Amino acid sequence: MTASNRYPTAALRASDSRHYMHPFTDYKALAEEGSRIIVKAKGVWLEDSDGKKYLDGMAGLWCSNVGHGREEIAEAVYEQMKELAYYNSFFKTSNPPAILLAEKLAELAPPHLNRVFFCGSGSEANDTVVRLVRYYWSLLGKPEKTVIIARQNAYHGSTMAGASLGGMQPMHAQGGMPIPGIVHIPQPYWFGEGGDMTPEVFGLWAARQLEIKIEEMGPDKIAAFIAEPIQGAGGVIIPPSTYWPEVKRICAKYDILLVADEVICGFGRTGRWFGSEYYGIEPDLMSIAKGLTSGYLPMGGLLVSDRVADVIIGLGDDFNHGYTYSGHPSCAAAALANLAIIEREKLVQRVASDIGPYFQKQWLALGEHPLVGEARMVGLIGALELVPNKPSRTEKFAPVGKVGTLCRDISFENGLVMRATRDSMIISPPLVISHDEADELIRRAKKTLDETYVALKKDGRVK
Ligand code: PXG
Repeated sequence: MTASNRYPTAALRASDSRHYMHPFTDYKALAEEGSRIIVKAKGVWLEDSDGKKYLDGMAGLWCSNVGHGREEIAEAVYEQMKELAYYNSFFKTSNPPAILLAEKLAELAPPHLNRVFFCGSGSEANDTVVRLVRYYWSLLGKPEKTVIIARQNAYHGSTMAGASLGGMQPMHAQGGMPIPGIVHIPQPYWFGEGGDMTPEVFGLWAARQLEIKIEEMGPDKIAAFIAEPIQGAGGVIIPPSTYWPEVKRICAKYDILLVADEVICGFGRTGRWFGSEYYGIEPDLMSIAKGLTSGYLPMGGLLVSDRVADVIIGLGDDFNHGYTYSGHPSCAAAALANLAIIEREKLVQRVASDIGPYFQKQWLALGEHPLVGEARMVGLIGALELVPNKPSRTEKFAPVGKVGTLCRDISFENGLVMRATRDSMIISPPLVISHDEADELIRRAKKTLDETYVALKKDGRVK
């Protein structure tokens, strides 16, 4: 069998369930229901092996920022592969696309971040965080500063360190995680956990959990705090405005490195190049992946501030860490072509002042729907919280997650990819989405909410 849609869907599905172990998948359910086989994509549109078209409301998996099927990226990679498909960056060797990409990233990132450590994914970027911050403090004569504070319900990847930094209980339960030296504090999730507090008061409360944890363990033990500017996979948790300034203050007060995981927020998603700029975070390190190449080839990286680099380079010798594919020339060529599109088409500005506000207005209006307890959105990343008894925030569907899955399935039927997290619906469309396509997405989302509501009314799950 070749990877082509010339083969019947049933045969592909049968082979898929016999041989292919998918990520984050219940294999029995997949075997029973069969996978949806995507065969091509252009712009914001996907097509499956039966010819059905879907509006890609998730930009692949939060990554296709420039949209699908951009031939100039394919051509850049083709040209690079003909010249030098692969060479390593170990042993004092380098290659032009990786060098040019490092320079470009230093130009695009906030001014104090001028170096990048390349890797293959967001998970590897966050593994690099763990290695680098511990090395940093040991070079400064503080080898006991090893603990990294992260947040409950965060997502930082699926490797042992990535999943340990993440705060996903079901992941921890399956593999003896978190690994030692990683602890978690509450997330700034006002809708779900804010109780009677206003969002602003709750934002301060959530930030101060960091201070409490630092005091509890002792600042001399804490190496870093890591967080996504907006939590993505956790359900598009947009922090209250009071949260990040307070976190920044606390990290500075106790001399704790601040790490922003920009894997989702980076490369225009919030209407700034990086979510850190949107919130004024000024991190010491920034993990990047996804939008770096818009998913055309796998690549990640860790942007390193002058403060950290000066110590690593000034005081260190060998940093004993690296990947075969660090600085992969073909991936770097894809990234350069992708960044050139983002710049040329002014996609970041477009999210800030054109499609972002245009889309947000309609998305936030979905908050009026009887099933939606809250609609929220920054740039082009948003969520709808589905609730059984509006306006109550505290009453949830039981068991949690079933309604989200139902709504997601109805959305697929309606030709729209939305992702469900618990019982909230998530979107993060390509940054190139047109006004007409945005209208169409909203129309399909509204239809999906209506149909979900009718189904829930029928079986008494909404009042
Ligand atoms: N950090 C963040 C913030 C992410 O969202 C990673 C790190 C890990 O990146 P890699 O490239 O190793 O996957 C991610 C990835 C979901 C989902 O269901 C989200 C991600 C990955 C898989 C599923 O929303 N984000």
